[in-house]
Amino acid sequence: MTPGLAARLEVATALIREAGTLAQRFFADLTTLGTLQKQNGQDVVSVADKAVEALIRARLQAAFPEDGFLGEESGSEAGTSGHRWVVDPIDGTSCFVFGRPDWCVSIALMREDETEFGLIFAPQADELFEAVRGGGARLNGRPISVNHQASLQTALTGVGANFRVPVAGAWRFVAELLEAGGMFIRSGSGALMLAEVACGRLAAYYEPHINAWDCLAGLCLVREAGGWTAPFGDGAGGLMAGGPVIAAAAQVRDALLALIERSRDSR
Ligand code: LIP
Repeated sequence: MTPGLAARLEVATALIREAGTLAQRFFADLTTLGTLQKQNGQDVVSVADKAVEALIRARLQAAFPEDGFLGEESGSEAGTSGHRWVVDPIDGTSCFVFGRPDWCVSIALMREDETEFGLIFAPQADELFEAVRGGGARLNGRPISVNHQASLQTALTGVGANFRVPVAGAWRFVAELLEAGGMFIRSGSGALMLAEVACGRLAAYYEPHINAWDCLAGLCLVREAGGWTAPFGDGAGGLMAGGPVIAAAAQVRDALLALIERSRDSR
C-alpha cells in the first residue's frame, strides 16, 4: 500500500468510529429526532444523517483537502488528487429512525475507477468491517470470508427494494427465489447486507437499483472476502446514476444470475 493510501486508511478507520459514536448519540433519543421525507415516505433523511455526514466531510477535507467527495446528503465535489471519498453517513436510515439496529456508516475510497478500500461500521453490534483492495477483508480485525458452502437453497439471500425503479424488479426476483427454494431477507441497509455476504451470513445480495454511497464499500468487502460482484455503475450516468447491485459467494453466482435474468424476462 502506498503511503498516501495508508494515511487515508488510518484517518478513515478512526473517523468511522467517531461518526458511529455521533450517530449513536442521536439514536439514543429518537423522540426529538427531526426527520424529512425525500422522494417518498420510505425514503427519509434525519438530522442525524446530515450531522454525521458534515462531521465526516469536514474531517476528510481538513486531512486531505485535494481529495474529491461524494456523500448521500451533501452531494459531490471534484478533487485534484485522483482520490474520491464515497460516503453514506447512515445507511439504513429507515431502520434508524424507527429504532431498529440495522444501520451503519459506510466509507469507500476510490482512486480513479477502483475502490481502494471500504469500511462499514455497525455501531449497534460494534462491528467494524474493513477491506483493502488486494489485502483481504476483516471484521473487528479478524479475516473474514464469504460462505463457500452456501447455496441459494440452503442459505439466506439479501434483497433490496426501493421506489427509484419499478418495484416489479424486486418482487419478481423474490418470487423466483422462493420458487427455487431459496429465502430472502431485507434489513433496510444495503451496505450492511453486503458486509454480511462478505462474512458468510448471507449467500448473496441483489437490489435492482442502488446508489454508489450505499454499496461501494460493501462491494469491496465482498470481493476481498473471496466473493464475486457484478461491475457497478457501468450504465449511462456511471457511478452518479447508481445501478443494480449483485454480489455473491462465487459458487452461487450462476444460479443467482439465472434468477435475476428470469425476474427481468417476466417484466
Ligand atoms: C438505503 C439502502 C437500501 C435501499 C434503500 C436505500 P439509505 O439507503 O441501503 O438497501 O433499499 O432504498 O437506498 O437511504 O438508508 O441510506
